Amino acid sequence: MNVKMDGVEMDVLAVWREGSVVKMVDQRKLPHSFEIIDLKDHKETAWAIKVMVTRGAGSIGCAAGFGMAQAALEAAYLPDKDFMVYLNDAADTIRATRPTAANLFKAVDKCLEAADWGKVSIKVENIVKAAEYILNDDIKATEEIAKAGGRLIKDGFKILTHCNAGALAYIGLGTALAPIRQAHRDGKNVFVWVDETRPRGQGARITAWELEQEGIPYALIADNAAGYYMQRGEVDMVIVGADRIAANGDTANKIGTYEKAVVAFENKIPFWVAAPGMTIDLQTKTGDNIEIEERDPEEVTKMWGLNDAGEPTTISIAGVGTNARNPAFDVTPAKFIDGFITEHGLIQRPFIEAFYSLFASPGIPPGNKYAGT
Ligand code: RUB
Repeated sequence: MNVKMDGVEMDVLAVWREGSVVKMVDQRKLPHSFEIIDLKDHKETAWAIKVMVTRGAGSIGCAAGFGMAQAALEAAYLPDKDFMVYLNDAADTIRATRPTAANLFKAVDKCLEAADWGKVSIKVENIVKAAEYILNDDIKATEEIAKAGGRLIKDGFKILTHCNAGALAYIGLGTALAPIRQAHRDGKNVFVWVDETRPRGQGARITAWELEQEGIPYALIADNAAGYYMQRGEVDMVIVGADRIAANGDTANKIGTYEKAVVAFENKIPFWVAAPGMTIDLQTKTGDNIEIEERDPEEVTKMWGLNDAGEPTTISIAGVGTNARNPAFDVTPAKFIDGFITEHGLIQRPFIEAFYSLFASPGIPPGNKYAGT
């Protein structure tokens, strides 16, 4: 993405690799400062995923792939058996960072598959290639999502989005923001309602910043305000990203997405999920089988930002010792979703049949009780 910060213009990705070093935009600091952080080995990369230096399903998938590439380079001098032990340990470390997004697990698996033949030097080469392939494939997927989803957006549309599913969350054009970018670039007059997205404020801190960078009109709203605008007829469609989509279409995304979907359904507002095949997990049959990450309650009781003097500050918004819970995601049942915007175009009901025909072979397993959902 093209970034203008403090008068300097640069073209950066959320995550990339330079030799054995993984580089990331430090999303914890946005929008107040734009910093790139260097991760020197796979353990540092795993740490960066866990503490959300980078975040968003696509970006953590790419970071996971690059972490595996780092592990392969670190162990390149070992005999095959020890190399594989090191690689599998690294895979476990990376898998243990964040449980919900399918992309992370698929990226680790793709890198392990790349190591299933050849001598160590070949394995290292293939793992590095696999990690780069994931990134390039993701970028292409977002371009297709932009084209397919852009056609859904009519001139004058007001679109609600939740969390950040932009270029920082999914490398390239993003997922939910890709069709919006396309419509804007096509000269359509679009406007975006940006949910603040408590507790970490990905909407306020990152989506608003991305839209500002691109000159797309938007307004930041408190999470609680989305229903108000939907009820007043000021939302034409909702587009969100996804962290994991089950085979029946149930979709895990940032906490609060479910509520928006129910209110959109009640108000007959189209609710679309933009996500590529990397986020669709056919091994997970329904949303009940998706593991939901629960994060530190301090993310709920405290907030971070700049004080009036412009200094980064953390403040407590709840009393000392307040009991809090912090689920990071929720699951929107497929019945509230009008369709999916994917790299293969728009998918409407029955979701499972389209998912199996586009994202798996040879098709729906015989007797699958979820067929037709
Ligand atoms: C990110 C989040 C995003 C999805 C979709 O959560 O829920 O909406 O990842 O984004 P977190 P994308 O900030 O906790 O990682 O599909 O574009 O990656």
